[in-house]
Amino acid sequence: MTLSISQEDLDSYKSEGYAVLPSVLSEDDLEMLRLECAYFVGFTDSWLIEKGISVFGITHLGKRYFISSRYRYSQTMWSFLFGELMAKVTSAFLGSEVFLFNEQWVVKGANEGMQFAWHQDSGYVKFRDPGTKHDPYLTCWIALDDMSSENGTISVMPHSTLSTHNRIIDHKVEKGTNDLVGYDGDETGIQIDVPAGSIAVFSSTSLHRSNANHTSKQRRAYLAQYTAKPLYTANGKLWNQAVPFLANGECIYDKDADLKEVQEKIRQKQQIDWKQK
Ligand SMILES: O=C(O)CCC(=O)C(=O)O
Repeated sequence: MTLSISQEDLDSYKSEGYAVLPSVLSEDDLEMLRLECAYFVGFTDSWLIEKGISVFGITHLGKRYFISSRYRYSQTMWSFLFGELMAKVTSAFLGSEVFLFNEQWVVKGANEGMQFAWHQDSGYVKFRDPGTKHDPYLTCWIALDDMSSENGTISVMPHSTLSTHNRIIDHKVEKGTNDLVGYDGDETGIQIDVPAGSIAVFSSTSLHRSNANHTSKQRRAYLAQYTAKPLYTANGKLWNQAVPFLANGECIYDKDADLKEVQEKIRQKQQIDWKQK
């Protein structure tokens, strides 16, 4: 699998807010992400069951999972998030300064995988921080399965359809699902039917949605979001995170410093478990 980003892709991202990069992941990365995905979905299932709940935010047990900020608990995910492929993708669309802002699994359960309403990722930021002023950031939506309307692929609305270029819409909460909804009209957008290992990149002001999964298999995606500079709330606090990735186009990711705190927590927990045996 080779990455080639054309001028057309760059123009499409700039003017319409999205571009599709078909089949760009290596088999090894795809396999690694699928393995990690299985682990984190299993972990989330156990956590929900232990707590006696079936809904947590926009996660619905067995139906739809949003599992974010877990990469530091994995031995391998850092190598993808801060690796060569993502360096090339993010620098092409964001420029030579890049930070990791967020990452999450989005998995739809077999047979009953729920749809996800039209929204802008920046709409989720604005909902919690109405005074937010931020440059649109980059979402890399990574298909871990072949994607189609049957298994719940995404659709993206080009900016020109609803004037979403640099415009954040006010979103409303949908009862029952807890989705934030930024649009509920008749426009259908562009459906992203791609093979596993493809990446759809879109801007955080691009409206997007996804269908329900009617197939007998899970539908798995991994979403990595990057900014060109740290994103701050209206009153100056860092929003989520800004892990340095590229500076002047060079990788400056410091794995040991980044993973140290979590690894230490895991080490201490293992010692406690060991003493309790
Ligand atoms: O993969 C999906 O179903 C959509 C995920 C999504 O839109 C998001 O996390 O913002």
